[in-house]
Amino acid sequence: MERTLAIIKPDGLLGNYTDDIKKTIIEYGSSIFKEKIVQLDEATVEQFYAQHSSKSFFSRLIKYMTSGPVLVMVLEKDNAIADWRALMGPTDASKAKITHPHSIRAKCGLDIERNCVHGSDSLKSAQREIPFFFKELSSGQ
Ligand code: IDP
Repeated sequence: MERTLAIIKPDGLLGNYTDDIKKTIIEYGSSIFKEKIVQLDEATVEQFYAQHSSKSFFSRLIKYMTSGPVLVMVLEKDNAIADWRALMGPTDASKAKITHPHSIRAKCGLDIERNCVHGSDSLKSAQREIPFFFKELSSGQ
């Protein structure tokens, strides 16, 4: 079994997509091992997305991610990291609507910024991101 960190971002939570997204997760064979709703503050988002700190969109990303509560989850299944990324679809939700119409971002997202969900992009990321939000899971996997 592998674990990954999934987030339903503010547009997903406020847009009432949570139940549909959770249904998709369960139907796809994942269990939701942990979950909690959090209102992120700027410092937390800065730290979580530190690898993007030099990007032009960084301040917008912080505004977006602090614009409302998020649902943070640890998903567990074989190949959880790659499978959740595949379910989410490409970063740019407007492109996902054309190339991956059944993906979560195509259905719930809007554009390259407001794309509704997050997923760890590698084992290394998952091992950092899981304990970032769930300190009790300190080894990450
Ligand atoms: P990912 O979420 O698909 O892994 P990343 O490149 O890691 O994509 O970007 C993190 C988040 O930053 C994206 O999910 C999106 O919300 C935002 N983002 C990425 N690229 C842009 C951009 O060019 N403009 C505005 N926001 C962006």
